[in-house]
Amino acid sequence: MIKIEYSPEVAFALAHNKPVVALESTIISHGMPYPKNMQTAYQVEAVVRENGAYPATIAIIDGIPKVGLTETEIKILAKAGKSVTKVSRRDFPVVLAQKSHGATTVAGTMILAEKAGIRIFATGGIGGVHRNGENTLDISADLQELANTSVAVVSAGVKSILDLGLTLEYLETMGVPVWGYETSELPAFFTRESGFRLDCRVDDVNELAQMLKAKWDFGLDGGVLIGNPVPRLYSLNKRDIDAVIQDALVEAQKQGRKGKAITPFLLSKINELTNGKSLDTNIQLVLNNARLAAKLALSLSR
Ligand code: PSU
Ligand code: MN
Repeated sequence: MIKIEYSPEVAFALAHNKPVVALESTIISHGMPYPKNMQTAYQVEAVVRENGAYPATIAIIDGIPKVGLTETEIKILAKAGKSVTKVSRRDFPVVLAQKSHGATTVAGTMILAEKAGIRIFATGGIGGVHRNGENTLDISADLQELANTSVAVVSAGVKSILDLGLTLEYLETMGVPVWGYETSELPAFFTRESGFRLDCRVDDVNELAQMLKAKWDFGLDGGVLIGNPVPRLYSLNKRDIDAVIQDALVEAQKQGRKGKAITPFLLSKINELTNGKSLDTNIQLVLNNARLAAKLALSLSR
């Protein structure tokens, strides 16, 4: 039997019905460079605590699924970077059987969060339908997981390395609610606006919690995507960032990047091309999502 191991903090929180926020680890290993990835991971946990909830960073360490990591475990993943296996749904069996380390994606983290009974998850951005996805069929397994796994994902929306329109269509087909927090548009990660309108805008955290409760109480299993726009102070100029993303996409194509390596490649390239400016924005939006997720978890636990 493969059992999940909980950190003492998370075990306590779950046993006493305290609010818990799940956090992913691919963002640490594959989403940001060392040492900012490590510092950010610690900071995100601190923000969750400051807002009244318990952080559960999720990963696989030596083949053991962990819900709640120690500082040392976070450091191991941060230092190892892209040499750690990026674990989405299909990657679990290999990492578990080979007893290796695995950094969980949004999909991978949702799977472990649900098994642990954690309903709220904060991240930066989710995977989606890639540009030209109608031809390549490159559609992130995150979307399939949102369709099936009952966890609410607080994100800054969808980065325009992806096709936002196709991503929304896919989510609609799969029955995944997409709610804007204090926005009527799907946020585009680096920018607050995308031009893609959402059916549902919510300005109150308690109302978000009520809507989640309504979905799950009624037996409508599956996830929810909550779009929380990047704080104004840190949002980037749309034209500038679109140009950078375009260059990154061209480079990925030139180098023939495929499969699970594409997204991490694009994230690193964008960071490199903006001399770290996009990284600062990335960090701030993750902290902002952790704040909202903690408040939401608190509201849901009442
Ligand atoms: N988008 C980001 N930052 C990230 C990721 C996506 O802006 O760190 C990571 C997340 O872990 C997400 C994964 O679940 O990439 C999606 O990868 P893929 O497109 O290969 O499914
Ligand atoms: Mn893909």
